[in-house]
Amino acid sequence: MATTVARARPSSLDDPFAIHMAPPEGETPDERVLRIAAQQNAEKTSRQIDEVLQQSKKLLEKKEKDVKILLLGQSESGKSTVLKNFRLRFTPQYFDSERAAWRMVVLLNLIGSVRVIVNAIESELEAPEFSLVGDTHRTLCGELEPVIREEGVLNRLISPSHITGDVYVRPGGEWKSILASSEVAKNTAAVVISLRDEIEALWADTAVRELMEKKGISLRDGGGYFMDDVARVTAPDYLPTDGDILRARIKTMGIEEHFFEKETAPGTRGVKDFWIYDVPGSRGSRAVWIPFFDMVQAIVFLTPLSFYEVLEEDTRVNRLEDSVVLWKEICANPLLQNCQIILFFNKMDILKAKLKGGLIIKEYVPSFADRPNTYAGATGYFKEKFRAYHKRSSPKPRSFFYYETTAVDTRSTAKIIGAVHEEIFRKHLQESILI
Ligand SMILES: Nc1nc2c(ncn2[C@@H]2O[C@H](COP(=O)(O)OP(=O)(O)OP(=O)(O)O)[C@@H](O)[C@H]2O)c(=O)[nH]1
Ligand SMILES: [Mg+2]
Repeated sequence: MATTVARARPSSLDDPFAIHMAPPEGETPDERVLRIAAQQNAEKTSRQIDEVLQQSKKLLEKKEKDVKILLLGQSESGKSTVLKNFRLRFTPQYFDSERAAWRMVVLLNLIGSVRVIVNAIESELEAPEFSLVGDTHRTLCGELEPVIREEGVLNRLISPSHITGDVYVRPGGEWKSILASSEVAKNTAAVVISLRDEIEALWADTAVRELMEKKGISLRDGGGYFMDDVARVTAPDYLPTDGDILRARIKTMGIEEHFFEKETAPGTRGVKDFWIYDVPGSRGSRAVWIPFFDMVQAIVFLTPLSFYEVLEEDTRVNRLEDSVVLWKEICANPLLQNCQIILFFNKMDILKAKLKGGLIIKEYVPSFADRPNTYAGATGYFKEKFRAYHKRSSPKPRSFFYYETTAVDTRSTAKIIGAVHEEIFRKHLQESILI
């Protein structure tokens, strides 16, 4: 006992810690036990703090070394849908934990479709000439007002200003936890469920269908189409399937950062840690892409071949033209000269369906001329265009990677995601060896 006390005595009075740790004069054995226990506790806490600091330092260093992938493309090109495919492939357990939030997105999409139909009916009712719709529709629209009001309520709840103030980068997007658990969201679900018969009646009405056709409104063409699934998605215990989550549409409002840990999913041995950044794609928000340019190793650039559509945010601009301009800018950017750029022609299911429905390419793209008006004809032609711009614009030579994708089809996309992941890491490894 005495020796322990002696060892705890300051060996030198110049040592401030030794002075601090010295037992007080006339300490009793009980006091000593208490003092040593308190000291050990303090040391343990201090060790824990050190460990946490070390861990976060390591994490930051690690992020420096990790591969970072940026998803780019105009709004609605499918960036967030591709991200969902990566998550489904590499971190399925996290994807699974978010079904409650996606249920609310599905309901929000349903409300959006109801709003489009109700607006179309109301404008038809105001038209002075013969109308396809009448008083029963007016009543139905009135009954559905509470559902439409919920769209604004929910959008305000998850808008970036409401969630984050000035904080812009959010891991995974905080909106998901808000949608999954807030009382406001629960109330929205209750309102939609209580009016489910009215929503079904609206969609089953032949006059309404005729009106939509007359006005050229096709809900099926857009994202987040659930009008054929009203009974299923408004069941009180409904949880979305993977397919529902892939089809659910929510515009990305801030930058979302997603971390992919190695070997977290079965069949993903050999996967290294990586990060994916999902960004908003509309014209007004593209400035937020730039700070990422000198930190990412790979870009997945998405473009649907929607030469027959205009941008939602600027209806004077053709969608494909916008994508081509963006593509050239990204390829030419000197900050990205060492970055791997992988091109996805996305929404290929829609292109196939449009061509089957009689879409004539040269009516929109005169330079397409008399090439075969087929899927292979279209993809071949545009692939060569994008390849040529890539070659001409890149500051120094680099490989051209290209895939045709249907991001809402998890099976075909999983294979592509696997190949893209492998390609990105092969290049990363080569460069690490060269360095
Ligand atoms: N039919 C079809 N729909 C798709 C495909 N890829 C994405 N979508 C749908 O298109 C909608 C828009 O996709 P998002 O992934 O949200 O688009 P985004 O590029 O992230 O858009 P922003 O966040 O506004 O920049 C969603 O409802 C998707 O389900 C596809 O290959 N085929
Ligand atoms: Mg998005």
